[in-house]
Amino acid sequence: MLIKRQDDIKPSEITNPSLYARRREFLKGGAALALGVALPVGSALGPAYGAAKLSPLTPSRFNTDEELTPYEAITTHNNFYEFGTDKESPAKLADSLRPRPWTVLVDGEVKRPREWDIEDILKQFPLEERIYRLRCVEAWSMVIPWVGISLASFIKAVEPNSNAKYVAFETLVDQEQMPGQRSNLFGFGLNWPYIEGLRIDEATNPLAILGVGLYGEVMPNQNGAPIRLVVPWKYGFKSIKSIVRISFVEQQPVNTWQVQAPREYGFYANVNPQVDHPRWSQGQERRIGDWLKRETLMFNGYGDQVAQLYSGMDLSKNF
Ligand SMILES: Nc1nc2c(c(=O)[nH]1)N[C@H]1C(S)=C(S)[C@@H](COP(=O)(O)O)O[C@H]1N2
Ligand SMILES: [Mo]
Repeated sequence: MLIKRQDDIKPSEITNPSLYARRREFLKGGAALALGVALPVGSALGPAYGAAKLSPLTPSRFNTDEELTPYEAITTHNNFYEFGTDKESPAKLADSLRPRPWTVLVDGEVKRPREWDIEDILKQFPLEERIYRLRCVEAWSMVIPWVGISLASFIKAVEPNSNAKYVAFETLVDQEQMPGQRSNLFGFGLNWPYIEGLRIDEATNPLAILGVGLYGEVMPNQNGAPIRLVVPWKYGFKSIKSIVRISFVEQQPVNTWQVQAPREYGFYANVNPQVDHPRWSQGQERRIGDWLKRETLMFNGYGDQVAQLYSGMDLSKNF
């Protein structure tokens, strides 16, 4: 995300008929949900990966009714440095990621440390549909119909103790599955594992989810299979993919982009049109698929839900 200029992003205009049909089917499903009718879907969780349907999905009161970004754009325009630094590589290379079997280690300041099997997470927590805006720090945005579980309910189940002030998340490290981690391959490497963190009150805000799918289907590898964070009021880089560890800690974690470029990327990473990136404006954004730019909204439009988390903080210092 340090390398590409925002001007050379173009929407995916390839019309793949089967994907298009899938999107239409999804939209019909969404209409059924609004009427409280069950979705016509297959077996509960289906096979481990592929285009398996996730169900049943509970609709969320936080869903935006803006036009959805097409499935093909969401799955071919990705930032996932473990698979290369450009937007196209993750879709081409992420086949080598094996999202099953998969475990997520929960440790640190919790009463119930545990290595969770992904299947147990999917069984224990209700799947919700969360249609959220995603705003990348590179000044493009999308609207994504995620499937996820409430991060607050997950945190409640593991019972953090009173020392737990922050939650740290880590992505898988495996050079065999993730070619971008063989750092000299692309001539660019982050410090692996990719790490992100939230303050505990941010993590338990009802908007934050652990995403396990999109468009009603199991998460595509390039979008962070099998489980990734989605924090819609923050720049996309906070929403760490392919999580293997969630640690409850006392000290503020140092996240990957802070290490990489501390002047450009802070811990908070709230979408904030008033605080420009040192090299470009954050006042506007291009919605993938649109010609014209639009104004970027404070907290990506989620201020009613999250502004109180930052009252009294100087957001130009805590960027
Ligand atoms: N592990 C990992 N997580 C990551 C990234 C990454 O490079 N590695 N990129 C981030 C960035 S910059 C963005 S904008 C979002 C993109 O998510 P998407 O590809 O599903 O749209 O993922 C975030 N999560
Ligand atoms: Mo991003």
